[in-house]
This record gives sequence, C-alpha cells and structure tokens, in this order.
Amino acid sequence: MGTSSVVKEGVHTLAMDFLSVAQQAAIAAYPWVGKGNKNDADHAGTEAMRKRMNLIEMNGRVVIGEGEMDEAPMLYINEELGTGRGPLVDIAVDPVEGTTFLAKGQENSITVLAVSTRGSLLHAPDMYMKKLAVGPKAKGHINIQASLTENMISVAKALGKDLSELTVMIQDRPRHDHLIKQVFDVGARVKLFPDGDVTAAIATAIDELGIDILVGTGGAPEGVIAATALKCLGGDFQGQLAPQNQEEFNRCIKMGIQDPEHVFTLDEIVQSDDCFFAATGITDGMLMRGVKKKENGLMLTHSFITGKGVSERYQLIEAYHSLWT
Ligand code: VTB
Repeated sequence: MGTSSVVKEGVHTLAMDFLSVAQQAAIAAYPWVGKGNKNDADHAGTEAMRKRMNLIEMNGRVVIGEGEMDEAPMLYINEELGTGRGPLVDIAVDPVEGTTFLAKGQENSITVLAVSTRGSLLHAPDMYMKKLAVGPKAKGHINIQASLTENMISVAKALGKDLSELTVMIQDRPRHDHLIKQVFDVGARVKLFPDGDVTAAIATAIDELGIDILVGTGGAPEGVIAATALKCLGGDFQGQLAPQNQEEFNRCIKMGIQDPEHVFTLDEIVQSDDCFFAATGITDGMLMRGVKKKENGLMLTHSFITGKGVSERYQLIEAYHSLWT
C-alpha cells in the first residue's frame, strides 16, 4: 500500500462527517432541554448519532458508548458503525454529556465524540477517574501522583505566572474539598463548575477562557474523550482510574487493565496522532453556545472541532440546518 492510499484512508478524512454527527445529535437532544426528562434526551441524541454515523464510509467500532451490549440498545461497546468501507476507526461518544443538567436547562450540556485509529483509545470502564489536565504551555509539567499544590507551582512556573494568577477548575463536589482548600491555601483561584468536566478540561487549552488546570474525579469515559481533545489541542492530561469497590476493581481487570492503579499518560490514553474530537453545544456553555431555533425554522448550531483533518488548531463552527436534513 503506497503512502497516498494510507493518507486517503486515515481518520482525518472523516472529520467533517463527524462534525455533522455531533450537530445532528445536539439538534435531536435540544427539544428536551429543561424538560426534566434525561432519559428521553439521551435516547434522542443517541439515536441521531447512530443514524448519521451509519452513513459514513468507515469501519467504525464503539469503544466508549452508552454501555455494554446487554445494557444499551444503541452505541454499545463493540457496536460496529458505518458502511463497512473505509478506514478502521475507534469511536468514543457521549451523545449528551450532562443529561442531568440538560434536563434542568443548565449550561454546558454538549454532545461529544472522539475518533482515532483502530486500537488506539483506552477502553475505560464506566467508573470514576482522577484527572489532571492543562493546556499546551504547561504540557510535560504535571504529575497526578504529586499534590495539587506541587502541580500548581510547576504549572505556574511553566506559564510564567504568579500563583495568585492561576485559575483551577474543579467540579463542585464534597469529594473535591481537599483540592479546593489547596488552591485557596496557595492564594490561587478556583472556578467551580456543577457538571461537565469534558468542557472544563478543554478550557485549559483555550487561552481566552483563562483556565490553567482542571483537576478532580469524574467519569472515566469522559476522561478518554477529553484526553483526545487535549491531544489534538497540544495540551496534556493524566488519568488514574478510581474504582469505588471490589466489583469495580475486578471490572478493570476484566477489561484488560492489569493494574487499576496505573497512571495513564495522554499518549497511553490516546495512542495515535491520527485522531480528532468534535462537540456541539446543546445548551449555552463556556466553549460554545447551544442549539437555537430561528424564526425562519432553521436550527442554528455551534460546534468545536480539533484534530487531524481540521485545519488550524481548532475551529468553532456556526451552521444553519433545515430540520429535514
Ligand atoms: C462526571 C463528569 C461528567 O458527571 O462523570 C460527573 O465526568 C459525575 O459526577 O462530566 P457526580 O457523580 O459527582 O455527579 C459529569 O459532570 C456530567 O456527566
């Protein structure tokens, strides 16, 4: 096989198709914003994603999805997607990142997906993961096994900032009280968020948002998706699974993770550079605005894409859709 055919068959040829997948899922979930019904929102997003993905010329396989085959009717782990012609890719999806806050009409609900060459994404079990993320300038200056205080000192130095100027995003949960205290103790700033740590992790790589570190324990599947985005953006990420009991510990082993305490570096979570990430806002959020229904009947979406096949480091895309497309 010559170089040209490898290039042609790469993941990057799919970026625009997957942008459309994210957009369609967000439009499908939008009617459920603020309606108190998270299951229907998730179902609508999942169904739209699957339908659109099956039109793509690829041999796709879900590695992070809605659950195991017997738990989820759609986008279950190992489900094959696409036409069966084209590149072999692994897909990690979260049709509605933040179903609970979508149902409550809160900010930062997004539809997200990450795509990479076959076999290159960590198969993370659905449990908690400790996460530490930074943008490009602090890449190589984090260590999840050290204290947050040590990480803040190291990151501030890499960024050429005083500790008092550092902003650390942390999900507002009692399990993070000890982290919040460390930020206050060194005189840095916290930005607490209610939900949605994929957005928070990506925020570290977007200069205008003024976020330097994301730290805390959230979903492991979301960790893999966020790590892919950070790889594309040139940032850094480390994750360590946090099984809450023996059953979860055993599940790690069953999924092939021999040492559940292992610290996963970014390159271990996403083992290829031929990857990309796409997200579309459902409700308004830090990265982009949500879906809007226009008076002329068109649906306006705002998306974020980064990675192979995307020119520039990232793109923010505004698009108008007819409901029947
Ligand atoms: C995490 C985080 C997600 O939910 O999974 C979190 O990764 C769950 O935390 O982004 P709690 O168990 O404390 O609610 C999200 O914030 C949203 O799905």
